Amino acid sequence: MRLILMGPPGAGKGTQAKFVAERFGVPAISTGDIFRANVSRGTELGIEAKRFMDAGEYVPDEITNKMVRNRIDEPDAQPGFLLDGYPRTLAQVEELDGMIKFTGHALDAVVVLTVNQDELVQRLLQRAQVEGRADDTEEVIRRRQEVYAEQTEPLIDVYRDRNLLIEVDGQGEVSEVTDRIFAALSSVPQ
Ligand code: B4P
Repeated sequence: MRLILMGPPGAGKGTQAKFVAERFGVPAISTGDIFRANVSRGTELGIEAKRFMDAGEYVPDEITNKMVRNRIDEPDAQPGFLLDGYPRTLAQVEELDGMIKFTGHALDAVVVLTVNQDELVQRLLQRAQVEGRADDTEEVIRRRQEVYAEQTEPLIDVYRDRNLLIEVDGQGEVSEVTDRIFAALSSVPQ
C-alpha cells in the first residue's frame, strides 16, 4: 500500500500513522518526526528546519522533497509506505508524483482527518503541556493553521479529482478514529 495521511495541525496524523502503518506492514514516514529528530541531533538539516518550524512555517520544498526522496529510496519503503504530513504543498505533490512514477506503482489512497477548529487548538495546547514543543504556543498554532489553509487545503481537491480521497472524522477516541480509518481503507484494493 502507498498511502498518504493528511489533516490540519493536531488532527492526529502522527497518532494514527503508527496504527495504520502497522496494519498494512509498511513504514510510517513522518516529515515532522524526521525534522524533529534532526533538530535534536543538531544536524545541518535540523538547524535549517528549526527556523521554519518554530515560526509555524513550512520547511522549504527543496529541503523537504530531498529528505523524502532519500527516505523513500530506502529498502523498507520499497513494498509501500504511509506518508504522514507529506505532501503539504502543490510542489510537493508534483515531486511525489515523480517519485512514485519512478517506482512503477501508484498511490492507493489519501486519507484526510477532519477535526473542528476548537478541538484542534485544544489538543495542541494540551500537547504543549506534555511535550513542550516549541511550535505548540497559541501564536504559532494560529500561524500553522493559516499556512495549512493556504498551502495544504488545496491538495484536498487535487486528490479528490483523482478519486483517491477518503475523508475520515478525526474526532472521538483515538481507537474510534483508527477503526474508522481501517473501515474506510478496507474497500481500497491492495
Ligand atoms: P507535524 O509533526 O506533522 O505536526 P502536526 O501537524 O502538529 O501533527 P499531527 O497532526 O501529526 O498531530 P498529532 O498526531 O501529534 O509537523 C510539524 C512541523 O514540521 C510543521 O508545522 C512544519 O514546519 C514541518 N513540516 C512537516 N512536514 C512538512 C512538509 N511536508 N513540508 C514542509 N514542512 C513540513 O496530534 C496532536 C495532539 O492531539 C497530540 O497531543 C495527540 O495526543 C492528540 N490527539 C490525537 N488524536 C486525538 C484524539 N482522537 N482525541 C484527542 N486527542 C488526540
